[in-house]
Amino acid sequence: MKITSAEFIRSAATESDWPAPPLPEIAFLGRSNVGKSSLINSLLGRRLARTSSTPGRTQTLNFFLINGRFRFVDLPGYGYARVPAGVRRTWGEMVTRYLAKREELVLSIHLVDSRHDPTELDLQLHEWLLYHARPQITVATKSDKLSPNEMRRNIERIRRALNLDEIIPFSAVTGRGRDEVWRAIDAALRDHRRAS
Ligand SMILES: Nc1nc2c(ncn2[C@@H]2O[C@H](COP(=O)(O)OP(=O)(O)OP(=O)(O)O)[C@@H](O)[C@H]2O)c(=O)[nH]1
Ligand SMILES: [Mg+2]
Repeated sequence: MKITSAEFIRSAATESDWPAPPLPEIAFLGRSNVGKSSLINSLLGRRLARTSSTPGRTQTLNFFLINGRFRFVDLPGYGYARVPAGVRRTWGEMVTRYLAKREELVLSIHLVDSRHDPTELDLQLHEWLLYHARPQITVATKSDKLSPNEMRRNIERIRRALNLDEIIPFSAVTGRGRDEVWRAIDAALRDHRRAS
């Protein structure tokens, strides 16, 4: 995919802030600090989404317009223990409402940390997307932090834990996996065009 333009549109704390349809959307989700914003920046080849080593940086739904044709949605991360219970509840409502209701959502990109086994919340999210029949792919981030052998082992463990056929190993540092993620996005956008 050639990126001709990419711009931040807006942050949304409530449904009334979601941008008006009808552009297709690709959502990025996963636990706090897993690398969602970094993946977005790597895909776009520019630093548009805010990244931070402090977990819980992204607290709202952030919409980006790409090539004037589709949107990326950077969702807040889950599982950050130090977030107060009230905020956690709001997170759940905000994100599950978006995932359940948004008709424009054509693909959810679920990020898991390649260094660790999936958490209980990773499993729940995966099951939830399956149950709601939302198209999803799983990307294992920070692959640059592991040796090829460790990586192979961990990918296999994650694949089994989530009962998946495929996981895309990714690194925002080396760019590994970037083309595969773009291929999945292209395919989702093509399916959407065919169906509409
Ligand atoms: N080595 C390495 N570090 C990464 C990679 N991806 C992200 N990071 C680092 O991990 C930290 C978190 O990255 P973010 O992209 O901000 O994570 P996020 O999922 O958007 O986090 P929240 O918005 O807090 O939910 C930052 O310090 C990044 O530089 C990667 O592929 N390799
Ligand atoms: Mg973020």
